[in-house]
This record gives sequence, C-alpha cells and structure tokens, in this order.
Amino acid sequence: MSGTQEPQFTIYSHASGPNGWRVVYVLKALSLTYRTIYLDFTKGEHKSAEYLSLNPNGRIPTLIDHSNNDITIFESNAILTYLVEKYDHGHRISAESEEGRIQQLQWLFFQGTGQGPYFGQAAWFKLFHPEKIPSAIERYEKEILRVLQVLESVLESKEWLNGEKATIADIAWVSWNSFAFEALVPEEVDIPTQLPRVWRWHQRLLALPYIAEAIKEKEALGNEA
Ligand SMILES: N[C@@H](CCC(=O)N[C@@H](CS)C(=O)NCC(=O)O)C(=O)O
Repeated sequence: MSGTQEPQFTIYSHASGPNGWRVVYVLKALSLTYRTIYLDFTKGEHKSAEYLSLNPNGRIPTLIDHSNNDITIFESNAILTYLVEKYDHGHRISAESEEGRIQQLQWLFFQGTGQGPYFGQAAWFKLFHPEKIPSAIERYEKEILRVLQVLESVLESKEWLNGEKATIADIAWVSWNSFAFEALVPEEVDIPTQLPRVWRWHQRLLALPYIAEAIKEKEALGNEA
C-alpha cells in the first residue's frame, strides 16, 4: 500500500493463502493502491454473513474497486482479468490482441482448474486432513507433477506462456508453485533438474520487482498468518 490518500482498492485475503497473493502481484505491477484485510479462517471470518454478502463462495480473495462504484469481484482470475482490462492500458502485463487475450484466458482457466484445485487438494491431504490417506496424497501429488509437465513441455519453445513478456497468464501460477515446491512436491522429485524450464520460468517470475516486493510484504506478516 502506498500514498497518503485512501487506497483505491480493498482486498480481502489471507496471510498465507496463495490465491490472494496473485492479486497483490498484479496490483503492485500496475502501481495501484490497496489495503488488505486479512481474514482469520480459524475464527470463520470468511463464512460470516457480512463477508458472504461480498463473496457468496466464502473464500478469499475478494476485491472492491472504490473508484468504480465499489464493484466487488471474487475468483482470483476474474480479478486479474478485471485489473488488466481496466487499468493495464499499456499492456505491460497483459495481451493486447483479441487472440492474445483469449489465449491469456486459456492459461487462466488452466491455472484455475488445473493448478488451483489439485494443488489445493494436495495441500489439504498432506497438511491438514485429520486422517492420513496415502492414495489421496498420491493422486494429488501425481496431478501436480502432471500439470507441471504440461508447463515444462510448453516452456520448451518460449520464455513466457503467452507472448514475449510476463503477463497475468504467468503471474497467476507463482504463488501456488512456490508453495508446491516448498511443501507439496514429493521429496524424491528435484524440480531444478527434473523440470528445469519450469524452475527457470518460476525464478524469472520471482525476480520481477512487483512479485519480489509482494513476497517481502508476505514475509513481513510472519507469524501473524
Ligand atoms: N477459485 C478460487 C479459489 C479460492 C480459494 O480456494 N481460496 C482459499 C485460500 S487460498 C480459501 O479461501 N479457503 C478457505 C476455505 O476453503 O474455506 C480463486 O481463485 O479465487
């Protein structure tokens, strides 16, 4: 967040939830001002009537744009699409042509259906489910590797998923990939050697100033998570 005026956006998020952070990456990339309200899942704040009136799905993130009649949007990739459609006039992090925008959507849909749910279920069964169910863990670990293999094959011929620069088609993947590389991929898998293109692409993304800055913001929250 920056500046002395009221920020333009409010984002409802969670200190460690990957889906909220990709919105922060894009807000920062576009130099948009925001304040974050971190919900406490242990207190059920994301299921309160007040929050459900903003996001009927009871999950984070939710974004409110105060400069546009308080339009309220949930689903992180819908939020990313809104932000670039409305505020990335120079197409710094988004595709310009109609075809490019459809392909951008293609990658966002693949992220939202291929990465989000499978990586999320892997996290659930590996880290939170009260019972250890090896077949469920194995199923989702395999899906993580399958999805990463798809990316590896595509990145053989290019540096970024959609065009000549990093766009939201790439940015959408970062937070779950970071989490997966740290905690979800099976120990015997060495990402830098076994999925080298994915690894290098991920490092390029982490080095982008707006992503590096958001990661610092997350780290600063520390144990408040
Ligand atoms: N498809 C949604 C997924 C949102 C989501 O699952 N968010 C997680 C945190 S990263 C959440 O709110 N979990 C709380 C819950 O499942 O009750 C999006 O991309 O916005």
